Amino acid sequence: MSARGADDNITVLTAMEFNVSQPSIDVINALKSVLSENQVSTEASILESYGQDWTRFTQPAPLAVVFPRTTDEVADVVKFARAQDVALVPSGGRTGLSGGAVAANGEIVVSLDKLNTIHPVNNIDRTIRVGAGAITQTIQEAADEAGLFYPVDFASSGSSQIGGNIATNAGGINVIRYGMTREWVAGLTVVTGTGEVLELNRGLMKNNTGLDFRHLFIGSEGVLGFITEATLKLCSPPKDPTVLVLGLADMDAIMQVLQRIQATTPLLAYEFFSELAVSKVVEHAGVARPFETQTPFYALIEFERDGEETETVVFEAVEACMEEGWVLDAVMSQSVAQAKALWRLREDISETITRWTPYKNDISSTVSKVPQLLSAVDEVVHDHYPDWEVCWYGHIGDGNLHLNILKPDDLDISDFKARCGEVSIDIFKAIQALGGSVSAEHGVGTLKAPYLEYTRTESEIASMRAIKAIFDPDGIMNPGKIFTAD
Ligand code: 2HG
Ligand code: ZN
Repeated sequence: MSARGADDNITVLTAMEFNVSQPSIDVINALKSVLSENQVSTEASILESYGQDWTRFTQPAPLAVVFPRTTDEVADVVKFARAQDVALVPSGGRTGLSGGAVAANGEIVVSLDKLNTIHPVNNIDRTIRVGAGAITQTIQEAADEAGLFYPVDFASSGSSQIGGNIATNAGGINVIRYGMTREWVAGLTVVTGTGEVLELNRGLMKNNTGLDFRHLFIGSEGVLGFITEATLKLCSPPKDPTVLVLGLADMDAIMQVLQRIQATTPLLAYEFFSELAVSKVVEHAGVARPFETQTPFYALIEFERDGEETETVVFEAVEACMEEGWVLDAVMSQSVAQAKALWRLREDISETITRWTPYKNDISSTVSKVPQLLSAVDEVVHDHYPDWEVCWYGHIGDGNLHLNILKPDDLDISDFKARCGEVSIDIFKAIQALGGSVSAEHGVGTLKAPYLEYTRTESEIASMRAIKAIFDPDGIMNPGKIFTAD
């Protein structure tokens, strides 16, 4: 199919013409009558960027990308997709790392970009009502202007959207104090797979009226329906957050230090990273080393400096840890700028190592079992690939480790992927043996779907599928995510 330009001698090729059939073109044209013409895109560059998230292992191939402006328009798109039997993929900031927002099979991508209204903060309820497409950082700033705080935070908060955060129950760097996104959702508007609009919990603090579907949709990765708006809880901001970076002797020291410091000081964050991670951000992101001493692991601790007394208590704890030989060197921020600079050591890791197309795993156990988890998994990886670089970091105070195996420069990406796949099963068996999780905070998406059984039982998975069938009877909502195809 070639479209002809005004001058009949010039053939204008559009992106669709290479691989889109006539029935698909009919679907696209019909879609343009459901929304307006400029809310439907088939431009190659839009298909490419909206058809994938930060997971770079899949070739995007959506049919079209649509940009609804209201919940009702999302509902119209869902009803249309049902009638046409076309699958839908929700799209937020596309910062996901599990392939949860990947459209590789002719789906219609539903971008929530235009549903980005941020309503004024309600200071009495201490809530804020936002569209699913609102950027996390913009919400944090709106809360800040009203003297309040939205505490769920991570490196991608400048581009991630709240709808995606809720759909994946995002965690991040302050979970040890504030919990995951789930804790901060007071109400949700969702469009189910039948095109029905549900108002869940309506911002109520107390509402004991049976099953709370809000919690079913949080973390459901778009397989039941799409979140279009949310009411978020806010809290008072922490006082003078202060950062401490410690150089640690070994893995065991990380847990000993956590226990010692937490015994006297409530923490806002307890993160860890390896020397390899530090060397990468120092070399490639221009981040300064915290101190001269190089140690196998580092801990980044954040706490509220509530007067001199807290500082003295923390100093005493660090000194005690040094005497034990757990801590080899330490530095503490004296200003907001210094705290931010130290955070870069941790927050810049993920983006810095993308150049090695890492094979990612986001795993967890109970906090006390973390050293066992790390050594069991590290052993599996090193047994198979003694020469490969393995970059460890994560939210260790939450029992959450990020394992990134870096691709050697001379290895082709598909060979690398295949070889990493070979060790996956052994890694997941080790996690299962410790009662841990194959996805702590990034979600299941497409990447972890084949391994769900290592964390959830057969009967749990069957129940999840049955619940999906209630809200999405035609199986059009984000297929292939969480569950593998039947
Ligand atoms: C982080 O904690 C993110 O930095 C990304 O969850 C983790 O890149 C990763 O593996
Ligand atoms: Zn993380």
